[in-house]
Amino acid sequence: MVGEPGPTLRYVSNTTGVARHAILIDPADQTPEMAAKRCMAAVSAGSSMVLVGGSTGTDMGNVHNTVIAIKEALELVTWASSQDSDLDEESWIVPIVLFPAGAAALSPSADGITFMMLMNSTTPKFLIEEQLAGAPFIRQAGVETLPMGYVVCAPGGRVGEVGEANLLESGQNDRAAAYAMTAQSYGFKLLYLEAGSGAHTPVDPELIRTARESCNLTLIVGGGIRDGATARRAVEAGADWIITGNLTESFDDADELQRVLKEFISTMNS
Ligand code: 1GP
Repeated sequence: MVGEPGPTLRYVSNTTGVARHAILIDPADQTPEMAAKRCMAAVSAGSSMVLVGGSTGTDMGNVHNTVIAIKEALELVTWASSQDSDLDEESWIVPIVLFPAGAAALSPSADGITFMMLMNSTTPKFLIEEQLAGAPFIRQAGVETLPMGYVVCAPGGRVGEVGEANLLESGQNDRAAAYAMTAQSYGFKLLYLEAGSGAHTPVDPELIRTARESCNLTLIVGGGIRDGATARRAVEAGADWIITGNLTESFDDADELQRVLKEFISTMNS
């Protein structure tokens, strides 16, 4: 509980100089079976984490069912690869982390939860109230918390609206620096710069660069990233993790998704 960081936070914070990719699964957009299929394709392509969450339409039921389906699928293939010396068992062991809209969309079976403050929200609901509502459940379930500052950047999309965010605009580098410093001063371990799911433009690389130079937190960037070259620009600016949601959801065929993500991750780190 208090003291040493848990295994999921150690894994997420272990930035080795090579940026990693995480797939975001929105339980409101797909069945648990489809989510599991997409996660298997993503992990086999080299994705290193599964985030589960969405701004609207998630609840305890669909979040938990989705987490369970993904977990079972990954455990099965981990077991299968432990029986086959040609397959790498370790590469299938990736954490399933909740990325919740609020306290009403959690699962006790996740490996961790981004326990976040939407730092540029203008409502106490996302600054502290949802956290207060969710903390007892999270403690009771024993889900590991990953303390995270979450900053919604322009254009912001649905999460910017729902979160009533005072968007961080391109060019507001001093403000980006102040959020990064504040996140570190609060003791958060992760900082997520979010452009909003489906954003027409991703987070401005200058904002990423400024945040990178202003804190030593693990830097996560997502929203509107649809190709490896865009991801590479975010990585060159300092991102440790790149998150994609929509890109993944645009493929129903597992083989095609695997191929696209493999190419994406390779370009991202080229
Ligand atoms: C949203 O940053 C994530 O929270 C992912 O965004 O769906 O645009 O990839 P996309």
